[in-house]
Amino acid sequence: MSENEFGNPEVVEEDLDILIIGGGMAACGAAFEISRWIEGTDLKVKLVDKAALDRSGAVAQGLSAINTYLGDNDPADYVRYVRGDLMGIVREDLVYDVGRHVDDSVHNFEEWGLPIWKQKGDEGKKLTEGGKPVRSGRWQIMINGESYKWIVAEAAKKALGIDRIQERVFIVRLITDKNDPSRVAAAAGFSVRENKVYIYKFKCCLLVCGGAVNVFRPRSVGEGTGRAWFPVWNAGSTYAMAAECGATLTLMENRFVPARFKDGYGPVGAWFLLFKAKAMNAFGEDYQEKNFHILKDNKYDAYASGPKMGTCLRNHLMMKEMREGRGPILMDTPTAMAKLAENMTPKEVKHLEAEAWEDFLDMTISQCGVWAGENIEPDKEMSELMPTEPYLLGSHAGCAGIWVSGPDDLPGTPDRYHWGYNRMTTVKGLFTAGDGVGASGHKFSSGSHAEGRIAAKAMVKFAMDNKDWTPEPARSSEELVEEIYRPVRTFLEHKDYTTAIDVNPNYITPQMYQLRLQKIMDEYVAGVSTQYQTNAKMLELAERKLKMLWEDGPKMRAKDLHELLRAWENYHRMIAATAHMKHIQFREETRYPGYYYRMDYLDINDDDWKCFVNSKYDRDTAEWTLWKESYSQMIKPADDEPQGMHRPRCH
Ligand code: SFD
Ligand code: AMP
Repeated sequence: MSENEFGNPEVVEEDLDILIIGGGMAACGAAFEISRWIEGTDLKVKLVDKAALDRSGAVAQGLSAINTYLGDNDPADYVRYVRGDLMGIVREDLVYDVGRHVDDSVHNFEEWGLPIWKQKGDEGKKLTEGGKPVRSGRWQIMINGESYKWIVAEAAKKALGIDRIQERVFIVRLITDKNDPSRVAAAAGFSVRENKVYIYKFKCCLLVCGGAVNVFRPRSVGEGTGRAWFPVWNAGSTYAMAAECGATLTLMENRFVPARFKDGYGPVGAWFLLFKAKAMNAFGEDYQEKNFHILKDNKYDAYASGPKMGTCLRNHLMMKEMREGRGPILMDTPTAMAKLAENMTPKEVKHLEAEAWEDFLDMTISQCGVWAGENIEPDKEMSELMPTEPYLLGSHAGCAGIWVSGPDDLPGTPDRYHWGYNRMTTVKGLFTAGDGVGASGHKFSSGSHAEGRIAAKAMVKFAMDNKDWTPEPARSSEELVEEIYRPVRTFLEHKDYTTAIDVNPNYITPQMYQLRLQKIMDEYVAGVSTQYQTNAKMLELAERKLKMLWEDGPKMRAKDLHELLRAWENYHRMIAATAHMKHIQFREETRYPGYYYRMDYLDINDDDWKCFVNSKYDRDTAEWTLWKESYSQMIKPADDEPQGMHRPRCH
């Protein structure tokens, strides 16, 4: 391609009714569901993914468990569990809605060929035929899930039709309507393989690009760079594009810091819940038991009762050991396996060993690499656990995201939880699901799929109700091309100024930009290097440095399409990171100990902060406005729920 061609991409414009942005669990759910509701209409639908549907998003490598399957459980208890894990503040209407619909997605997965483990005697019996799943925990069921994403993507493709799916298109931004700035009218992006800019006009869209990874400096640096727990595709696009379009965000101060097998990032759930393994400090002590009393110190005990304790509090108890020099933290895999093997035949023991490996081969192959590379046999040697760098997400054990309208059929729903179509944001026509929906975590893969379906149905209704409306984007195609291809043009204009391509006073490489962002976030916004601690002064410095980094954004260069992708990913990361920092600054308490600590406000302060923190971004001024949004308890606390759930809300 000549320089002139590279700098002047072909522009492809499409008129649609509905656009699905992303190709992960929520998008696949939406694609599957929408096909049945558009039947008999002339609605034009399209799905675009920056990667390839078969292996994109968080489920790319596969998974070993479906973490949300209700079965005989009551959705109200599911709400209690999610509320407990997320320290008392969730949108109970949204959580309940996922709870009552999620099983249908799981039944479909099985129908499409996903092997779900069954209890002895029920092998071969489907869930819908009364087959009892092997549960690792109250909410989780075990699967042979290496091909989980393939299976779900295949069903989505089949339902929607391959001609309605476009892969390898990265969406950069949403465009509001010329006549109504509170309404979305279009999306623009570019092909990561061809020299093309795409502009889609529509009545509504589903923004489901997952959460955000690599916002913080990762633990894996140098030879390990690129390894993370969260998938590389998800660069905060959901939060950034929604914020730029004017949507209200919620609980962006929340994050997920998973405790994981060190260096390989292998998940712990199956080991804790299925294999019943215990984690201990370097001296063999059960730190969870030993440290339980410290929860009292900062009123954290209000959100824990006995073994009932959320993910961040489990982290908190572990971090104390590490801070005070009693690390490393070890997962006692040999004792767990020996205990399980006590009543097993040698053949069954071999099978157990295979399962221990398969748990990782199915979803985090790098962990097997670490075991093999370090000669670790899990039945003979313990493995180190480590809290990872923080990720922003809304569907795992975290709840950052966008403020959306909930279902309209739940009694007691306050008006501020419901203003229109289900899962629509505060921007007309802009919907989200999965990691995009804030204040409603613990949906996991199945719940995200179900939520995509919920949103899809609502979008069809929206599109039908707005049949006569024609979108008129507030930006012209020329302006959009100019904006999206700026990193390419910056490169072409200045590349000959120096002899070393990466050293140039006129531009910054996307990689350097990312490293700067990660350093700021890590050192000032409670990353790994400060043991997840920050305070108002550190945040003030972070804000100053982020502002300066923001000024350099327009100077990012792209020497090829791959760098163009990296440049825009970092642009999205930068906005998501700023939202995270702003929210942490605003919430003057430590609501999520074990995820991050405001050292100047270490307590949980229900009197002032048992509420959501919401925010809105102004794209023209780059200013954020934050406010408290009150929380409503819709599901009564159970007697055995931690006392925090019974406490009054803040005013
Ligand atoms: O082991 C753009 N999750 C687990 N869920 C389970 O049910 N069981 C498990 O076993 C799980 N585990 C797990 C999980 C996640 C991760 C990262 C690991 C392990 C390592 C959680 C689920 O996977 C998660 O809840 C859902 O996948 C969330 O769904 P969704 O749709 O919100 O996000 P996605 O699937 O990651 O998809 C995002 C898509 O967006 C695309 N994309 N497309 C166009 N333009 C842009 N700008 C884009 N930016 C991103 C991506 O390509 C992708 O298609 S365990 O830990 O417990
Ligand atoms: P993980 O593998 O850590 O992503 O966890 C998978 C599932 O198991 C999630 O639903 C977690 O909340 C749950 N889980 C993980 N560890 C524990 C634990 N020690 N106690 C209770 N639940 C857990």
